[in-house]
Amino acid sequence: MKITALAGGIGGARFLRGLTQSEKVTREVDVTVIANTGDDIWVHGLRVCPDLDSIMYTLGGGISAERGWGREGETFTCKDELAIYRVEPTWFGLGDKDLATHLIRTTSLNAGYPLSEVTQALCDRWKPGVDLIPMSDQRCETHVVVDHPETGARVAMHFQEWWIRYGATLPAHEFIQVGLDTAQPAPGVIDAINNADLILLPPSNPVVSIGTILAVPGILDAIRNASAPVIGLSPIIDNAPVRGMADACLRAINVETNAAAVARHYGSRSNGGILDYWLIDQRDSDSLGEIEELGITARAIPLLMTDVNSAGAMANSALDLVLGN
Ligand code: FO1
Repeated sequence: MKITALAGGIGGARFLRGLTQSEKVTREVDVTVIANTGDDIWVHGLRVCPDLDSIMYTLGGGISAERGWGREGETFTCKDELAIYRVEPTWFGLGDKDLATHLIRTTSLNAGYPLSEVTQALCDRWKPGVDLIPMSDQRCETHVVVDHPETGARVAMHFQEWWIRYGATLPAHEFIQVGLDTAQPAPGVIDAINNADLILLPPSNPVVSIGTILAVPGILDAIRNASAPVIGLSPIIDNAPVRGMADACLRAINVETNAAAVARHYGSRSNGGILDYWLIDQRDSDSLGEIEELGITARAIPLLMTDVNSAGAMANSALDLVLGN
């Protein structure tokens, strides 16, 4: 069964690990992951691709279980040395092991290789067990329009500074993907959507992860017109994000932080949106009727991913719902 998933960082990666590595998934699945690259950033002259790396490390067995980003058993000696030199950004957690990935990626990009080929080469080592493709080979960095905390002036800052340095506490007026208008889907992205038996939206950030992928010219239309059913899993449980700060992102686009509002935001495929199915947590089961009224088939299941097997059980529920068994 060919599954194509649109995924962001930590939540998406953990769900995909359940889909591909849990003994609770009782089907052969061939997964292509279209990953968000809006979080990507140049740091100390190196190109860092947080969502590609979170997925690659999580599925490849190298992820820091505690953080959900960067490597297990990481040290930050280089970061500390840079801080002694008083070189910014001191707020960015550049790990020593992680550094090797950024060095190879940057050298390869500078040699002219596209990000999609560089990602394939990195995956030769990590063997994530999925075909990992960036949403685009062109730069589409998410920047956030805020009122500067000191001057009060309206400024745009890189998503990572807003997310890490300010903990998404500065009210975001707008998200802008720099470079989006000239970006194209990376090679293989549209084919992966057209050839899928199932299209999955894991519980990633609906605004800055899934939303950014959908904003790449051509991807939203491909999904709307795909023959495969589209099923999403709510990243919001009991009116709060499972992790991360998706609520700060949803607020910025005037979408309420609840499972039904996110479904409405994605829209049902029967009237111009992208969802055929929406899985919510049992704590939100009182909104099943509201979601069904949108023209989206909804089910309430346990959505908290405590380990690989619970993520696997979620994945199985998603497959059962779509396959009707
Ligand atoms: N997230 C943090 O909260 N603090 C960090 O210092 C940090 C560093 C970092 C370095 C490499 C990387 O691949 C991811 C990193 N992240 C960090 C996560 C990153 O901000 C992600 O983009 C978000 O978690 C959203 O996916």
